[in-house]
Amino acid sequence: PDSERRRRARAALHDLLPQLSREAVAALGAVEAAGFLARTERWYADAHLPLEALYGAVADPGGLTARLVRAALAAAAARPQALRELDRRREVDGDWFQDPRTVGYVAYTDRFAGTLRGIRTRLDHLSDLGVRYLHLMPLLRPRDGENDGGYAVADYTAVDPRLGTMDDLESLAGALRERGMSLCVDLVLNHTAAEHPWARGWLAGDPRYAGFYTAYPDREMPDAWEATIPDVFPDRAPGSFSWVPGANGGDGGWVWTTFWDYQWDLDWTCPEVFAAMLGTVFTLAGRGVEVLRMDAAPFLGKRLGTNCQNQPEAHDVLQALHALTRIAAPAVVFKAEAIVAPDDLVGYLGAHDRYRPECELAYHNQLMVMVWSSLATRDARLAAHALRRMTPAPPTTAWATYVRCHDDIGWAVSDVDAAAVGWDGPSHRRFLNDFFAGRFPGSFARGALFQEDPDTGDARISGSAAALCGIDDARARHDPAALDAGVRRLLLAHAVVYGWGGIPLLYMGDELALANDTGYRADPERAADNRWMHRPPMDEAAFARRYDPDTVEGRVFGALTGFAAVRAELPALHASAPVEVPVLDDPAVLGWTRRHPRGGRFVGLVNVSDRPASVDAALVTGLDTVLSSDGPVRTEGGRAHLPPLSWAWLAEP
Ligand code: OTU
Repeated sequence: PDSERRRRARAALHDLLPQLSREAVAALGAVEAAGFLARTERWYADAHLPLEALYGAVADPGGLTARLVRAALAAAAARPQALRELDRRREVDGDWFQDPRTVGYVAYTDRFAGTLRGIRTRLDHLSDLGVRYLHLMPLLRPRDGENDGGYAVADYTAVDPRLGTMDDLESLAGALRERGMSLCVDLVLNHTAAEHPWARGWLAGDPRYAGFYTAYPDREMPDAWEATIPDVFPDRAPGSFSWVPGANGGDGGWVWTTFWDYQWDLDWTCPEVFAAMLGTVFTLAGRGVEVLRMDAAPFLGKRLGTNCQNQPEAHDVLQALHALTRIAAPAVVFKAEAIVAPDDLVGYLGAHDRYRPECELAYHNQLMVMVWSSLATRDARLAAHALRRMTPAPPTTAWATYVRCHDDIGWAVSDVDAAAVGWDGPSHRRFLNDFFAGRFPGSFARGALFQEDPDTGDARISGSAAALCGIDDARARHDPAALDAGVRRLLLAHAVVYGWGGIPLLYMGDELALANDTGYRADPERAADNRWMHRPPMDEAAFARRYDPDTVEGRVFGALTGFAAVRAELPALHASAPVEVPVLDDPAVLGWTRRHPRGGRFVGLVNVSDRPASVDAALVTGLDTVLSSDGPVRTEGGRAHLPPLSWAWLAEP
């Protein structure tokens, strides 16, 4: 039983502490050692228990945990003074990522500012937008040639030379810190590039890398696994294994490749993989990275006969990495990239195990999907139902909410939720693909299908937020009314995401309503991956128009700066306050409410349809409109009225 395991973990800690105390005092001095040892006592079991579950059969868990705690001590001792000060600060304001003042921004370094040094020239732009968290898309040295937008890492200790150096990264992190901005970087931990030294060493039979990857000599096991694993990239990378001629001591073998064939899945059943990746965490943390985005987190644990996502081992890996990172670098927080079904999502915030925390942040893909679904159907009932029944995020965590990101949109609509509002899940998902690909009659969207699977008929959607909202289409048709509706949809979507609670992530270009980009089609390394249509380079002409309220860019930019400023002053938007989704009688309206002990009540309302809508005025009695598309919310005849495609935030004065 768990209590027995916890008792053994405490005993192992008890045995370790006397010697570790001496080592900590020698490495850190008495004052810092006291902090380190307190953190070790707090987090030891949270590391030991998942490590035991993962590696108990192949390694002595006490010995392994002690070794990794010593690695944490070395990392703590190597931590520069400025980061130790940050650690102290975070012991005081450890809820910074839950604070409503925190707004996030996500950008490709090259597309946003050329290089890491170039980012310095954009800091005022970020300040205008209220940004306190900056996620720079993968920036470690990738393989040559195709690299999946940087998600095929060839060296975790070096920055992509086209963007700069590790020293540039470190000094950028420092410059951001001075502005109160935290740097987020990807940790691609499910796979490395085939060219990574670990992969080369493993292929060559170097004993240091034995067990780092998996290869099967024939199709027996790959076929058995693939019987239940869905394809991630069915059109260009079907299956989950790729034939590698030199594997298996030279005879060749089928290597696990969940994603592209040049991305080899690490074998997380090997404790040395854990130790090596923990080393990468410590390297990045030591350079000033404050948030690690745990890429493809659901895939870390593999179990035969399952879809090999969201398995207990994936959670064990994240929990153990998290606990050891708390010991070494307490300022660092984790963000799970788990774009999964709503029932699987909250587990990454530690909701499935009341003892062990996991990631502090996770992408709220359910909210993202539901916003788009509501805009397409002009009906918010499915969104309200699905969001109402989600397990709440634990009070010490926060959602990363977003309208668009660099990936395709996968329609995580559960069949049960669809049925609850009288819809059929598969047909609704098909409708969403048709609608956003612009194939559905009357659609305003100009997206494109991504990874259409001829066998299952499944597909996902690419396209910039502006294109999916109807802005591209309206511009092409020179239709001012349609353009206004498109801008309203874009801002309405952001009003949900900025008002939900958690860190709203603004995706570079969306503050200027940037259109789909077609430039990628001329680049052979990108042409086949249409996700590049929504990863545009910064459009400098559009950027220059951002302060002009008579332009689309100015309208969107101005509104988003306002959203950030207003939310900063609303304690009810602190992520620890639970969100509730009331049942409303007008299908066009999505409403959500929050209440914080320090900040009273908050109500958010959006009308996703092109007709006027209303809700029972009792919902907003006693509240003031603090932000809206169309002035103070008008109540009349017992109803609060919402114009077409409008949004409003109301709060207790
Ligand atoms: C992530 O996405 C990245 O965001 C992608 O840009 C990468 O291509 C990929 O990993 C490989 O590194 O399947 O369609 O549940 O949705 O990990 C994108 C998580 C993906 C997956 C996600 C993955």
